[in-house]
Amino acid sequence: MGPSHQLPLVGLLLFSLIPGQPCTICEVSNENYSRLNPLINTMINSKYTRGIQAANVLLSLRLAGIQDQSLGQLTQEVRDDGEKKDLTSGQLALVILALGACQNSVESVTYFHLVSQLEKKFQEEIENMGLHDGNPLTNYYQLSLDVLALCLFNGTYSIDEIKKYFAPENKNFYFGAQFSVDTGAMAVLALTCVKRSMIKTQNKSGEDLQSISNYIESLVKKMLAEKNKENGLIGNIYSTGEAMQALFVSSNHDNKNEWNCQQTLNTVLEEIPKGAFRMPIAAAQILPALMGKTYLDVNNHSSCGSGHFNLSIQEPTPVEPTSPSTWISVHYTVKINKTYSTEVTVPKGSVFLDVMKEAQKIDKAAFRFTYVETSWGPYITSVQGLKENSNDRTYWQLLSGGTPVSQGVGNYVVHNGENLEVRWSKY
Ligand code: B12
Ligand SMILES: *[C@@H]1O[C@H](CO)[C@@H](O)[C@H](O)[C@H]1NC(C)=O
Ligand SMILES: *[C@@H]1O[C@H](CO)[C@@H](O)[C@H](O)[C@H]1NC(C)=O
Ligand SMILES: *[C@@H]1O[C@H](CO)[C@@H](O)[C@H](O)[C@H]1NC(C)=O
Ligand SMILES: *[C@@H]1O[C@H](CO)[C@@H](O)[C@H](O)[C@H]1NC(C)=O
Ligand SMILES: *[C@@H]1O[C@H](CO)[C@@H](O)[C@H](O)[C@H]1NC(C)=O
Ligand SMILES: *[C@@H]1O[C@H](CO)[C@@H](O)[C@H](O)[C@H]1NC(C)=O
Repeated sequence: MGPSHQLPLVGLLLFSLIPGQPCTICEVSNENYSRLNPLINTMINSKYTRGIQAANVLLSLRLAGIQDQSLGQLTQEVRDDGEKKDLTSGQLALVILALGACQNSVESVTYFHLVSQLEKKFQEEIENMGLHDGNPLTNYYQLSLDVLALCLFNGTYSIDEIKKYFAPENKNFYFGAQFSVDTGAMAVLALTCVKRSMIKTQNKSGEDLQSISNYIESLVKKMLAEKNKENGLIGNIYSTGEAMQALFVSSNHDNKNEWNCQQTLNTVLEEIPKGAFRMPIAAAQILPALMGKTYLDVNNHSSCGSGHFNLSIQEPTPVEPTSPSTWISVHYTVKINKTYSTEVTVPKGSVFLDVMKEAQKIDKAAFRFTYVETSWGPYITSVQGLKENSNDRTYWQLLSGGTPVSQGVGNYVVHNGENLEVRWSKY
């Protein structure tokens, strides 16, 4: 593109970015805030075994403007974990976002050393891509979190690297053939932050700005292609909150006619009483969007919520060990190159993990497995000693009746006669 074409183009871009322009933000009104109480109570009343599991929750509560004493303890837990060396890049990014969220800039400076550690961890992700066929240590959801935290908290990153690695055609935006809405949404938030800061510092050429804008636009298109026409969900119920945030900040890209925000919001609100967000992490990822907030608001004290909630602090009601009245039987298969199958009998109401444990008792050689606790619950890392590996993009996929399930082994409730499968897969 010749320089003569650049000027009007930049002008146009700047014009389309004037702050205060109406956005397609729909949110729950103050009078209806009580509908959000279950989400907040879930987050506040849960126990977190590691501070890192509370980072997303703290970020979300602060964005919502909740100033409760119990946040003090959460903050301490997150702060302690933030100093640990074994965090992945995205975990550290979340810690920075959570600790810095809605604080004045003096307090944010306290976390300066974490930002420089994140710069290192981000470079390690990029090095790993060079060594292993373009595969990062973690994934692009986390690389996006990294860029977002670096961008919001004054870290350094290179525009050339962003341009190179965040091209929308990059395979890391996909799991198998499926575009990952969660990943795309986080990337749109990160790239929008980068774009805004380029405009503010007027540091880079119009061509760079144009590339980043094109990436954002293309990722938004891919996200909207995953929208369900009937209910307005984008991807599934668990990706919709972050997708909404991405659409809020990119509303200048002509998506106003392609997205009915109110329809999406209504579907999500209907899912709250049905228990879809019973996990604190699920509640944390949906709440900001419902209040019209995005992760780009974290370093802007005045745009954090005012949070008029009636909080009911309560101990989680202990689950009574009821003697099972009914038993169900399910078919369980481990598939690598060969398949290994068995029938398993478990009490009604059991989850996928219970089935795997029973099968392991029946035949340890075929069904032994390992898992780690994560913010989404237990995550299967190996079966028969065969371990998942992000350098090879291998993992253990969970299926029911041949279709991937949308919850983990700790939450997916199994049904009588169901065909459950754990399959060695590539993403
Ligand atoms: C990347 C990713 C994956 C990668 C993880 C490996 C890698 N290379 O990083 C792959 C593709 C392998 C994967 C697999 C699965 N995933 Co996944 N995944 C994600 C994603 C996009 C980002 C996770 C992340 O890095 N978070 C940020 C870091 C800082 O947090 P973290 O806790 O340290 O992250 C780790 C865990 O989240 C874990 N993880 C990833 N997915 C899942 C799913 C479950 C159920 C658990 C317990 C843990 C887990 O891997 C992360 C990296 O180590 C999230 C989206 C989201 N909104 O969170 C979905 C998400 C967490 N995954 C989901 C699901 C359903 C699965 C599967 C169960 C799908 C299936 N049918 O097989 C499997 C897990 C099976 C198993 N082995 O236990 C759902 C969980 C919903 C729920 N209510 O439980 C999410 C929210 C996507 C969605 N919108 O549906 N996933
Ligand atoms: C509050 O929720 C009710 C029920 O969904 C809805 O009819 C009403 O319009 C909402 N109020 C506002 C101000 O949005
Ligand atoms: C909080 O409680 C007060 C008094 O019980 C009530 O008037 C108000 O509507 C409640 N607000 C919310 C958001 O639930
Ligand atoms: C941001 O970083 C630069 C150096 O990279 C520094 O000069 C500046 O003071 C920092 N600003 C804030 C608000 O921390
Ligand atoms: C401007 O860009 C140059 C390189 O292109 C970079 O070294 C410098 O840090 C940038 N300055 C700001 C304020 O972003
Ligand atoms: C901070 O938030 C306020 C209120 O939402 C907004 O008016 C202002 O433009 C934001 N400032 C920045 C720098 O984004
Ligand atoms: C599955 O079979 C293929 C082809 O025979 C072989 O290359 C591969 O290593 C096998 N995978 C495992 C996990 O055994």
